[in-house]
Amino acid sequence: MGNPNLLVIGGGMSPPMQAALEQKFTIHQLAKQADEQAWLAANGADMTYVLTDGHWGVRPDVMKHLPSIEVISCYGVGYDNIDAADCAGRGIVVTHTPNVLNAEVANTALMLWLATSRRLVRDDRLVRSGKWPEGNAALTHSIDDRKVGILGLGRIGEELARRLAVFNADISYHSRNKKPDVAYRYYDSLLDMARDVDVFFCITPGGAATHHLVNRDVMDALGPDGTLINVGRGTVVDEVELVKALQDGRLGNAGLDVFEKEPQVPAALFEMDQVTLLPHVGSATVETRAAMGNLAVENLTQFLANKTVISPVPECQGM
Ligand code: NAP
Ligand code: 8YV
Repeated sequence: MGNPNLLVIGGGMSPPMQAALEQKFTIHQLAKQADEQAWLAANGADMTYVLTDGHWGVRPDVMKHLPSIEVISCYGVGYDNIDAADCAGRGIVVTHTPNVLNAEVANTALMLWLATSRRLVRDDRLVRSGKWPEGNAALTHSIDDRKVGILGLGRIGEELARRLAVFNADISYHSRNKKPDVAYRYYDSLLDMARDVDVFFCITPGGAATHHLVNRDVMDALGPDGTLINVGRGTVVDEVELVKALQDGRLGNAGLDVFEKEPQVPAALFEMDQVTLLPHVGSATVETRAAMGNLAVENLTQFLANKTVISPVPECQGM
């Protein structure tokens, strides 16, 4: 019997991952097929393993061609583009890469906040443009001693909160459940938290349950001096309302690593000095991506060896 067929979706397979995987699997890369749908119709039923990433997931038009799948390994912790509940119901194990990226994403969130509040991009542009001799940069606001609210005090959110202590931040959080083991102030109302803080970090998963949680009311509550930093998912923030709130000055500043329709970004944001934009690079360092790659590969190879995995998504725990 030959090696099992592994379908690779998206661009998450690095050369080291490929080298490890081709020892044990026959690899088929969907993006290399001239006609993906025709290829899936002809070959999808032979695929038993999937490697994908958080961006691509396994969308319904792909999933319908994969009746024999046993395990889906997601390179990334967010798996909002995989219907994990449906997979669990069909006996398909879905895995992801939690924890190994906590520090990196927390660092990115901090970087975005610092860059936004201290106008890093604006002032860098001033120097590069040669216009500094025409006048000094306008003053910015300190990042010390701020009231900070975290939407989603999970693995990454807690790592972020630990780092915020260095800036003497007064930390609050909102999530569906109060955490018994943390001393930070809990808000059961997202709106109340937004009213009370200066800086608002969003680090929840995407998907239907969090869609547009950060809406016009939340932005208005954060207010003209408030700062929104989003490193969770673009879908959590109502992007149309975000652009309007920034244009009207109803919301002060925004630092964004994620967007509703990546890689498309509203052009209205490009000219705004009060905004810092990143192309979804929260975990994108050599070190962290290698750790994510190892875990994504190990989930597949361990399943092949003994039908268990290291890091199943919550819906698939205990399968
Ligand atoms: P996690 O440990 O599962 O934490 C998620 C947090 O969000 C929990 O505190 C959870 O608390 C809260 N939450 C979930 N649904 C909610 C809802 N409907 N309303 C309010 N709070 C809700 O996840 P993580 O490992 O920290 O990762 C969080 C997310 O970050 C990922 O899912 C991914 O989307 C994103 N991410 C982005 C990047 C990037 O490159 N920008 C990198 C990694 C991760 P409750 O369950 O109590 O509500
Ligand atoms: C990855 C992420 O860039 O882990 C996540 O949820 O958003 C990022 O770490 C993404 O999964 C790769 O597409």
